[in-house]
Amino acid sequence: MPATTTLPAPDVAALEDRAHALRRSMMEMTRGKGEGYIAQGLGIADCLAALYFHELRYDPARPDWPDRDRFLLSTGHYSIAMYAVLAEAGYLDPDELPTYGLNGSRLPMSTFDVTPGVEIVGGSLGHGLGQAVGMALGLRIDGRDSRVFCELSDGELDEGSTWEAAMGGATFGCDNLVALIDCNGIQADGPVTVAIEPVADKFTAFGWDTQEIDGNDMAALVAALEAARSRDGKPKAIVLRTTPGFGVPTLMGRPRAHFVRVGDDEWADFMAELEADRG
Ligand SMILES: Cc1ncc(C[n+]2csc(CCOP(=O)(O)OP(=O)(O)O)c2C)c(N)n1
Repeated sequence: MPATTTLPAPDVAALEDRAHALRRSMMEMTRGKGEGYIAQGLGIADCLAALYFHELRYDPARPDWPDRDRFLLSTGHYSIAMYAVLAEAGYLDPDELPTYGLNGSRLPMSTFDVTPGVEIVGGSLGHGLGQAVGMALGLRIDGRDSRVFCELSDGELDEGSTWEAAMGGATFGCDNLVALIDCNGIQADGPVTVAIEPVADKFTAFGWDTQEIDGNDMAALVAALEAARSRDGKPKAIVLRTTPGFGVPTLMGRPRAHFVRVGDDEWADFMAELEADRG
């Protein structure tokens, strides 16, 4: 008799609904501020939905539960996406989301350790993967089977510290570590111009099990996360090709989408585009 998996079959449509809820929530937070890092947030929403509602082991009532899986958002400026998913997952009261970016809020524009469910302080790019390698090693030394998932950006591939961490992860055989590399093609001033490609081949050459997928394709995300469960002595890299502004066509077409200002007049159109996208 062939071995069968005991894992529940993924409900891709339900996960897409979750991603849509995250996008709506991010748009509301941006609307309240009039500006924000919304385009990259919309782009990473599918990945976060797949992670939090299909893959990660956690308990929102116990953010410090030692046996939780860790999710590290290396790009602190993607915080709007983090808060959306933390609210959807039960770590935050959705009523707190409108405080995003305001003085005294627990939801600063770049992630900080004041927010339940946020594992690392963000802001200074290029450090998340190194921290993830350290956590993965620490968990193994402690004898825990928790895993570490680290989102990082294509901009962070400009930084030597990221590649040092990539070497370290492979050297130490961190097969409890999954890097989710958001290759959305933009950096602060426009398109990525540093010669970071071929990203997947580089991670493979550094000793990682590597996959490359459309990061806005839920079925592909679920399949890649499931494939990354194997404990074969190698860290896992999933290169996500995402589209900034995904779900809102006008934002997808913006040439400089790194930091977006949403005028009151644009708001209704953007929301209508988002809802039409699900129709
Ligand atoms: C070490 C460091 N250098 C520079 C910055 C300033 N900075 C903030 S966001 C950003 C853009 C980086 O591009 P990417 O991470 O790919 O983000 P995206 O444009 O996709 O939001 C930069 C350079 C920073 N936060 N940290």
